[in-house]
Amino acid sequence: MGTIETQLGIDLSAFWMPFSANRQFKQAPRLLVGAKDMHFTAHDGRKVLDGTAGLWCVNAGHGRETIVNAVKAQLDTLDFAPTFQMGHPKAFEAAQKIAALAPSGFDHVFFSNSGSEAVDSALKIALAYHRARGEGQRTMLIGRERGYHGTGFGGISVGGMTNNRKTFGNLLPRVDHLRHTWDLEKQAYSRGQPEWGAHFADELEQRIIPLHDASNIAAVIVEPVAGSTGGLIPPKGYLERLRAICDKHGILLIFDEVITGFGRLGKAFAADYFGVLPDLMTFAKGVTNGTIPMGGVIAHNRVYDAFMQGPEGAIELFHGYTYSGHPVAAAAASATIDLYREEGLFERAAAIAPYFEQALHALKGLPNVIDIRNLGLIGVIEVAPRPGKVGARAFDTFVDCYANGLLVRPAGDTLALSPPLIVEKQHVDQMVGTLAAALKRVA
Ligand code: PXG
Repeated sequence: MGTIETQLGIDLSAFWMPFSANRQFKQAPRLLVGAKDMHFTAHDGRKVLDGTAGLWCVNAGHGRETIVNAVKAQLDTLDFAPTFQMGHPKAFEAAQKIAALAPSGFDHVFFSNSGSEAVDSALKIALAYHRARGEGQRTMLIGRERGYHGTGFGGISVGGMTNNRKTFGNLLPRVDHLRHTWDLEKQAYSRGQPEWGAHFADELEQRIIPLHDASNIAAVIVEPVAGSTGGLIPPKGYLERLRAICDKHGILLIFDEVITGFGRLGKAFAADYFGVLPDLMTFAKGVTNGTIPMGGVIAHNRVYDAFMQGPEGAIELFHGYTYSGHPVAAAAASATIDLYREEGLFERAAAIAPYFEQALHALKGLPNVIDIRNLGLIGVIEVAPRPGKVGARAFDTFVDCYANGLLVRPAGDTLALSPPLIVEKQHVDQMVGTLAAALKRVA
């Protein structure tokens, strides 16, 4: 066993780590053993500033008492109850609070346990919706290049990240992809939404619909802001155009709000921020502040109502999970949403976003930096790849930042910042300062 293993009395070999270089990690592990508010504690006692809200989920900061207490109380009261033909109060309470937070007309919530399951659920709801309305031939799903919709077969099929798809066979049939919306030449160093690129939405009407025919297309799914692929901010007018084309052709529009939901852009959802309403929205992550796994789909009434036809004794949707609306997750969600409201965290995110933007863009001109993008409390620095070694420069920068007390998230040759919404100016200064020093050190 290595030094850390001896020190902590654990063996690292059994855990097959997700999306990780297992052998490299286990040679030089980065272990987190505690967290409070804006900071993690590393295994050696160092404080590490959480620049990423964990994995985009700890929006209210770590170890929040009201959430912790709600989880404890729920475990003492009702640890589990089924939600198939049965129910328990917390699932209904959490759904009601999520629906109340969602844009008007989105009054129904289906629960899953992760973003990936949320995406699968949304795609299945879209297919079943058309069938319920007598348009069962609408079976095609349209995603987008560089989209990330989790790791289920549904999500990787509509998703557009090469490494997440290339080793997994045939994927779902009847899927096509829009091109992604980023163009370095035309959009580099845009502050907020790029001015150029709304026309990328026209591909839906100019290429995809003529090729497949609208009558065969069930849904278009996009992240309002593409997160995992390196923070691609939608060009001004792009989402509006997608919405208009979907409306014109009877195609459902799904926003994958797993990252953008619960305040990341300074509003409850990206749909609110952009003023563009989809038909279905997925969520996960921030719904429980990352404490207990939970995800789900918020359905517009017109979608939900289409299912509520036929005999009352009939099950309307043959879909669900053992843990849909799990009592402990539901208690966490309910307390989390209360906390977001009580502390005005979405407004707080909106208030500090301009400072965050200013600070990030000050990194322009540092070695190898080729773009900086931001929206709300999402910030991304893109570095030029080392010849023949895509991702290595961003990874080394991430390791350097971690050694110097900051957690950033590398993805390809981008470094993403997505701090908890309780972030203060001093934290922003520390993030940008640490990143700047790392970028200078890492050749
Ligand atoms: N949709 C979107 C838009 C996501 O960002 C998922 C679905 C899947 O959620 P689950 O809960 O199944 O992981 C995600 C997840 C990163 C990173 O570094 C992003 C995610 C997960 C892990 C890392 O950007 N997003």
